[in-house]
Amino acid sequence: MEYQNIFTQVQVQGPPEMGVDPGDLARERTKGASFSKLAGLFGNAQLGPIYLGPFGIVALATGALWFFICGLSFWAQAGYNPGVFLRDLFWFSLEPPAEEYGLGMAPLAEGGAWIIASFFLLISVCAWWIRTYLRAEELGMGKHVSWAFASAIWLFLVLGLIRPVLMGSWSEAVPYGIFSHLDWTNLFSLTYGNLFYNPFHALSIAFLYGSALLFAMHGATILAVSRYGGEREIEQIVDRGTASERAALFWRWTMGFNATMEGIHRWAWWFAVLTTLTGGIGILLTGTVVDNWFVWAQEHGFADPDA
Ligand code: 07D
Repeated sequence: MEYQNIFTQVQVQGPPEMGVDPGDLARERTKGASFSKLAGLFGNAQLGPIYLGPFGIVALATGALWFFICGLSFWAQAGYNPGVFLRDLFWFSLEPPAEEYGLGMAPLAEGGAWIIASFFLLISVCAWWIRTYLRAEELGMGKHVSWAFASAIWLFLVLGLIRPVLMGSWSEAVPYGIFSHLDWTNLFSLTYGNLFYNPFHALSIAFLYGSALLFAMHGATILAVSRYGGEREIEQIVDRGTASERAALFWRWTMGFNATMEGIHRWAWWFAVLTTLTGGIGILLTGTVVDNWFVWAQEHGFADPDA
């Protein structure tokens, strides 16, 4: 039969790979590992060991607090009825305070709980960022994951902290709820005259779609040459072999240009990072510098001036 490779077909299992000796930090890492056939279909079948450490504990604890404050609020909104809670889960929302509270504290039931929950979420996300930095440091890695994650945190901070502070009110921030945050997003666009005319929203979309396209191209290309060992990237980078060459030739023949085994990851990193970097700029400008993106587009000659 023709060799195809969408799922991992063969799962070879040996003793768990425990990685480098953590020395003094051994107490912060779990001792054992388990194996999952399902995980193995997509990648490595081994689960663990996991390193927790102080920042991991802080991130999980404060993240859980955010989650429980949201859950408690939903539980109250359900009238403490489990049936209603499950039925209406997607409609409940923990809302920020109303405009008149500005950047001050509000009663718990009127947005105070949102402020407290947000505080914990902020700590959680920052602690998780530190964790990515420290784990990379310990492994002697570059900090590329941390800086890419920082780009996502930039958008998160603009939406929930920086822009509300510049606008002078927590009411500008995003509510915690499934449908409520969708409604918020839609209302934001409508309030500021159609976000499609915000060029940074457009850039963000281009990088988002571009990221998906690049990831699909790269993933598909490597799977397509894995029969020649293409997934063994370091060997492929060091001694140019047939898999790398075929993959590169495929794209040069198909579209006249090929990324290198190394460069494709630079493309992917930049596209992903620029999605949230440009997105954050777009949101930061909205309501602070530009009040209506459609009128702005009319003034800049790309929306119908007579509309
Ligand atoms: C949101 C931030 C990082 C997140 C972090 C995680 C937790 C805890 C808890 C797991 C993703 C924090 C942690 C919260 C998790 C548990 C338990 C990253 C985020 C650090 N748009 N739009 C974008 C499209 C429209 C609007 C980006 C497309 C309408 C607003 C993206 C369309 C309207 C905002 C994008 C479309 C509108 C955006 C997001 C099409 C009304 C933003 C990029 C085809 C619906 C955001 C500049 C991203 C932004 C954003 C795509 C349409 C509103 C490119 C494809 C016209 C208000 N839109 N959009 O990676 O950056 O998000 O805008 O119609 O704020 Mg849009």
